[in-house]
Amino acid sequence: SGTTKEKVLQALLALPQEAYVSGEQLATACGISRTAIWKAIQTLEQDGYDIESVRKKGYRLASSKDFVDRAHIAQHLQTKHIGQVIHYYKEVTSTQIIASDLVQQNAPHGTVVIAEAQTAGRGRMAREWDSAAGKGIWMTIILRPDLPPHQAPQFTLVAAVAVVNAMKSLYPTITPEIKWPNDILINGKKTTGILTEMIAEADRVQALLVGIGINVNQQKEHFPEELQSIATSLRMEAGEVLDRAALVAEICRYMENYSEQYVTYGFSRLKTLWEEASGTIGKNIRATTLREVLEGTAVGITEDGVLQLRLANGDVRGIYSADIEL
Ligand code: BT5
Repeated sequence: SGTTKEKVLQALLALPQEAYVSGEQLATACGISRTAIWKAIQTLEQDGYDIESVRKKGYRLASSKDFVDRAHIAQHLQTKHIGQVIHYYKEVTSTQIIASDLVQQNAPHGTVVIAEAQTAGRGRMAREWDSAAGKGIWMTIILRPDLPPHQAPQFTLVAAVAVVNAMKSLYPTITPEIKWPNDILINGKKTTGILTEMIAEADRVQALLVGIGINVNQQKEHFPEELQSIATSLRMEAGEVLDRAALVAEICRYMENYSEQYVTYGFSRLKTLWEEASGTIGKNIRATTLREVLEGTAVGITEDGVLQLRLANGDVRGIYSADIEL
């Protein structure tokens, strides 16, 4: 059962480096049979935990440097809610799909779904999201804010500021910038995409699925050819391999802070932070909406998160949803 699995995992996480725990010790500690322990170990392996089992010694979590599983993230985590529950997988279709199932099973506020690889990672409007195995952060944060549905889309902006500032705090040499509404670019190339989806009741948000995809440790050849000229990774920009688990924890920390501010005070508090993190404001852009193509200067963002575009004739238009080119 879930609780046996949790107990076994806790016991494995609590082990000192290089130490093993035997099946018998686990059985005694958890108050269950050896068979139940063995089954729990198998379930954990299916969940993506890398468990070493050595004859006569017992079990331990394999100590690999580069996984984004709970054990690695927990080492860095400083939050109350976001990331306190983590569902980790080696491979999923899309963390958005897993997260939406977990919402139906009452997953608590702050639950993180994260995978080493996605076979059907998605962007907006059913576009594909390339999710190379073991190279990026492919995660969905489940939030349950008490808000009306119309305030949900702004979480994309909240998440974008959180990701930019988490990146800057850990890696001061890189220069990530938000491209409205949901991209983060470094030197003009896309390193991150954000997809916020909502599960709503009549007039309240039931849950938000904030999907965050970050290229971390890819090199150019890890991207499919059509992305090589438009995508980049933090490693390509920073010149070194980075610790994905540490970045996940830092994003959780910023996300917890900013989403609480947003729920309590609205977007006005975060507007300045957003504008500071943005590479869009002040630029000439072309915005392609579902209805038309507009060109002008991005002059700011409203309290509701609507991009303000000044056209050649001086009119200022609010852009609610569009793809933009700088
Ligand atoms: C996005 O869509 O940028 C949102 C991407 C969200 C991905 C996360 S990963 C965790 C969670 N689970 C999911 O299944 N999704 C979320 P959009 O603005 O529509 O941009 C999609 C476009 O970005 C594609 O059409 C490509 O041109 C480009 N693209 C695809 N994969 C990329 C990558 N790894 N890096 C940079 N650009 C990429």
